[in-house]
Amino acid sequence: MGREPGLYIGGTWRHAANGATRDIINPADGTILTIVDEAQPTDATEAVAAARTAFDSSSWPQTPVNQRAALLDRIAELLVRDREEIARIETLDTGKTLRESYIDVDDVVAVFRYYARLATISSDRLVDTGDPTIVSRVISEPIGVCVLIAPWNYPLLQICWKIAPALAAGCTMVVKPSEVTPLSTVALVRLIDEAGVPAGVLNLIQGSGAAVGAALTDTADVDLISFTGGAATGVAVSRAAAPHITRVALELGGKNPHLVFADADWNSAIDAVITGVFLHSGQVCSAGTRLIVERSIADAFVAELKTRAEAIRFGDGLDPRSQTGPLVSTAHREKVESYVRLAISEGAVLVTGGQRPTDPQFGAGSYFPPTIFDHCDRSMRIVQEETFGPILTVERFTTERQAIDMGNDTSYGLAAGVRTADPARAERVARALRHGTVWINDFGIYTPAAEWGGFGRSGNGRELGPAGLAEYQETKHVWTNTSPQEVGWFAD
Ligand code: TXE
Repeated sequence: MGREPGLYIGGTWRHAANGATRDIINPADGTILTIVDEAQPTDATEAVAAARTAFDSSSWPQTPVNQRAALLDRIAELLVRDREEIARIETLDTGKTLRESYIDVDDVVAVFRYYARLATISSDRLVDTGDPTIVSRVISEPIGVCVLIAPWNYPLLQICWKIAPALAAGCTMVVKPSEVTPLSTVALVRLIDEAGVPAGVLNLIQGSGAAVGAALTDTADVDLISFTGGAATGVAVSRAAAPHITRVALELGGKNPHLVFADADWNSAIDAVITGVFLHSGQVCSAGTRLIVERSIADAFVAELKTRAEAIRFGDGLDPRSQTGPLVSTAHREKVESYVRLAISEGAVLVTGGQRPTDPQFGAGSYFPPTIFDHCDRSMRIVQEETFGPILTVERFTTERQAIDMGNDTSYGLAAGVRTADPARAERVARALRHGTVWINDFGIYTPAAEWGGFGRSGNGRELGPAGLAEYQETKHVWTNTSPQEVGWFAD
């Protein structure tokens, strides 16, 4: 039997036009998991055209909201049905542990159900003009054709945070997963097809950004690009979209501070700092990579973090004993290693980790151990740049004001944490931090009904919550005169 086609355009599964393919690697052992289609610019252009036709010429944008909500609920049901299989695919493709993959599937089920409910709640509003003969309504309509581009760290989760509200709003779309980790998105699109989403509403392109990026972003046929990925790519996408005045929503990662005051509950603080930075080997846009700790407890705190970090069991994500998996690829591990060399050259003090494991059990997998650098300061690139690996930097503060200034001294602004037993201080600090999410005595949690997104260079849009739906909507003012009279301006 031949290889299954991996592009979905206008309701039909097919191969790349020129037959190009790509090997998909298992980061746990370096083996080839499968071979997928590698789309070319012509495929991407066709996918955009299919989405354009479905938006302009089909009844999809006007489908009654109850029908769209039922489709979203159906997708959620199918995800529940195939939970085991999709989680396994995500683990094989990304390296993350199976436990994390289950959490991701459960999260996206909740997101589809949330937007199914939200879709049925009208946000239209009546405006009081003071004139009883006028009915002034502000209504929401689907924005049109959307290009949804996702990265490799949370492939299923991040694409669903875009697809669910886009379908709820009545948009049509072209979905492009990362070429490094496309497999869960392919499985998802098969479920969306099975759920009965009409042909052309959702199209799937697999391929590298270099090959298909321009066809998806430098075009007047697209109304919105929603992008999650690296900051440099976000800039390139914005540039490509600018001549067409295409709306662009960006989620570009972060360098997230975790502020720990001396009065914080010790055990939960240690636990949260460790989990916040080392979960998924640090390949998390909201990872708490900057520990900013009160000077009076810093030495003891770092000593305990070292012990805890060294006890973390990393290994194959399918092995239930593994607490975290490999990095997504050997290329990414090299990038992380270059940051380790940089930190040392900048004068940061290596507390633990920093070298790839030599134990033969890790074979050709792209593993890297939890790594901590102490005595860092804000002038260092290791403190300012996103490494996207299991690297924690430690800075010390003396006063609350200093802690806030340090937490805000970043070009990013995605998420931050503050740990203290003093509720008034927690509130003051949370208000002062310029980040899109602030956790007080918690870290890394999100929920479908609350907005997610960044200040500063972390991005310019919001996902989840009502604002996550509004990204996919246009606002229209409809003014009705119920008693038309001559205006008479030019009458005399
Ligand atoms: O992501 P890219 P990369 C950060 C992290 C990482 C760095 C680079 O620091 O080390 O970004 O990662 C598509 N037009 N994050 O290079 O390239 C690409 O195919 C259109 C943070 O892997 O930004 C993929 O689908 N699309 C992040 C997506 O963009 C283009 C998560 C993201 O890839 C394109 C991942 C182009 N010109 C990495 N070029 C987060 N915010 O969570 C590439 N793409």
